[in-house]
Amino acid sequence: MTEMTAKLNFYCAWFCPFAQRAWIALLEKGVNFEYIEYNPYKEKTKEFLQLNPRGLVPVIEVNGQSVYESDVCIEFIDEYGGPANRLLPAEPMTRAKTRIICGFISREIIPAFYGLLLKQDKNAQEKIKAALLHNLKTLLTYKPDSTPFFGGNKLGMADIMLVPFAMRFPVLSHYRGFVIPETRDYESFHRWMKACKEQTSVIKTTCDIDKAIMVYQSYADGTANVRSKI
Ligand SMILES: N[C@@H](CCC(=O)N[C@@H](CS)C(=O)NCC(=O)O)C(=O)O
Repeated sequence: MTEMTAKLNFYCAWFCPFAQRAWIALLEKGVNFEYIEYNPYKEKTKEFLQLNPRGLVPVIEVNGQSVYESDVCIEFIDEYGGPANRLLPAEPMTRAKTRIICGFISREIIPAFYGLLLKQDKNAQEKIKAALLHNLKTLLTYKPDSTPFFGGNKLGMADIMLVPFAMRFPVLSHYRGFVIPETRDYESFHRWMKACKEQTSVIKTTCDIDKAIMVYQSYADGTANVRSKI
């Protein structure tokens, strides 16, 4: 059996932005998969820990082997799904540049997202809000003005890395009053967000924002026992 004809199991939790990355990638590539809803906060079975020793979603399982870590899952899905509809460009230089953007998102945006939710001290929250806005502005300098997405006219890996978190910014607004200004500096972010929200893969994987807000309640009130998201 070749890889592409093997059954692909996708372990996902509906609320998880990391899992949403892999889910969008699967839909973008048109890969056949079975969606398995799995909440690792409720239980971590022996079988699940064999698939991912870290006990986190997302997990992709093919032929009894598994990959995890959302960025690795996106790249795996891109290669597994064949050359059509690439999520990472084929050309080495643009491919490397896409990875630079993805690295920036992982290092400068995601930790700020969780930091803002988890920090209880008001001054610390204000500092993170400012840093998040600053980092978003920097991130936008990587995006061409002439195209809707980071890599051109189609949703690609950099967009997929960011969009599940950007869609959850209303969680930050709800708990921390974080707002992305409607100013010239962030015009490009708002246009990008609108373009992403029109993508079928994004629409199909988007969870109800009110439910997402509830999920993050314990993060925001300081009662969650959260491990590092970095
Ligand atoms: N670095 C991981 C993070 C994944 C992650 O934190 N997933 C959360 C759900 S949103 C999880 O499985 N948490 C279970 C736990 O911490 O026990 C990735 O990129 O896939």
